[in-house]
Amino acid sequence: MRPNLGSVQLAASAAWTLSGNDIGTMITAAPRLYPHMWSWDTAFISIGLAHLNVARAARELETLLGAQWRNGMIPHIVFSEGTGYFPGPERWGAAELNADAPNSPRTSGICQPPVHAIALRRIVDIARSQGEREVAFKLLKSAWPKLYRWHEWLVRHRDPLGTGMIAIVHGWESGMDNSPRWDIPYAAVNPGPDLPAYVRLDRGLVAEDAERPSDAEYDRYLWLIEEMRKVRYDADAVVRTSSFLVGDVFVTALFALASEVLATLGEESEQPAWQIRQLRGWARRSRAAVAASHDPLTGLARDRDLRGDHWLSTSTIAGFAPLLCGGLPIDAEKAMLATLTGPDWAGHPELFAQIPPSVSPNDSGFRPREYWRGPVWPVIAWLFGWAFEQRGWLSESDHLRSECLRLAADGSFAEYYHPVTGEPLGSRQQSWTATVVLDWLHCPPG
Ligand code: 2M8
Repeated sequence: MRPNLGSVQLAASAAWTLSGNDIGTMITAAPRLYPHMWSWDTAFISIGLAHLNVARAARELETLLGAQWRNGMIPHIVFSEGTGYFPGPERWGAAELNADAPNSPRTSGICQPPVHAIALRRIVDIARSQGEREVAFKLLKSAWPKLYRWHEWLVRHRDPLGTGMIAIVHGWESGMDNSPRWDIPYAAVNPGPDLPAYVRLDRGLVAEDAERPSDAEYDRYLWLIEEMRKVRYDADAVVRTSSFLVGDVFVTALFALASEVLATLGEESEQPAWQIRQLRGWARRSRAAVAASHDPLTGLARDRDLRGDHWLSTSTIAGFAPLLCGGLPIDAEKAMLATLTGPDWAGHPELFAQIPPSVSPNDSGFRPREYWRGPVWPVIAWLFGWAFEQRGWLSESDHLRSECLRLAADGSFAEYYHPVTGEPLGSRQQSWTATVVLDWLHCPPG
């Protein structure tokens, strides 16, 4: 039978999971599958940590920001001394090839979704509510300029059309690695005969191979790294040459949301007025780009393949991006929210809990055990819940929170879950799952 922990036990178990993943220099994303620091995982990890120890949360975020490239990019992986993950620092060769990359710690050469300002907002609020104003203020002062530079890097190097639609050069940058969103753009990535041989280490660390991407997918992931190595990770050259270049609507919505959040945090900490104005302008433009991607036929937002120069209408959870950042006409927004909570998505009658999965159970491409092709991801639900709360949709946000807690009550803190059976999948004791659970447990319904 599925275990069903009470909230005190669940909170203790989440805290225990985090301390188990703490290797002294960082909290790793997961014990075996991911023995390093991942950019957006760490943002979520620091939120949960703040409930346990604000100073520790600040340190975690600062460790990530300490690995920021000199040009402003926050790398997607900050490597620990641990081994057991492929591709590791040698395969990336970032510091060897690009003078902007730090030598120590070693990092990968791409980025991940810009959710860090949201984490900073949460940590500052939690710190204030605990009377830790001093720690909050110090963190705000040190992190804000770094996050501003990160957002500026995205605008400068990742908005190739100048429309506010933020582009990614690798599916890993979306955080939704093998989502069907990327099937068409990846079909145009042709690994060359000079792709160096490699051995995957992720297989064997999950119950079934099908829970991870296929070998053909991995060839493409690795080939894109080769392409980037050839131009020494020069940001603009990568955008010019990568065979994968997609305007990512979900990343763009997160960027718009996080830019607004960062602007407000800037006002609270007396940052330069021109930078605050700039952030609001970037948010406006990216919000408009998200709204412009709205497909009247499906009612969802779309990614844009910038190599093939066409919209990508694959229906996935990312299509609900406008609900994160706003910007749609009110009727379209209402219809979108109704779709998200309705029978095609979170309200599907067969689901274990009413949480939107990564792909609709009614979609022909729905694969309930296959990574980003169907399972439920608690962090994604957290993002929607948090955004809904900001937007004043409290009953939707509360409902998502209680359904997620019901799913997570098994105490596995799985990386992702089977949407129909609630079975834990992928890694167990995944840090970001433990931390969003902690945040939900500490926040009584609005
Ligand atoms: C997954 O991605 C990594 C590559 O970055 C992998 O599969 O090896 C994704 O779910 C990503 O969003 C996440 O940040 C990372 C660590 O949890 O794992």
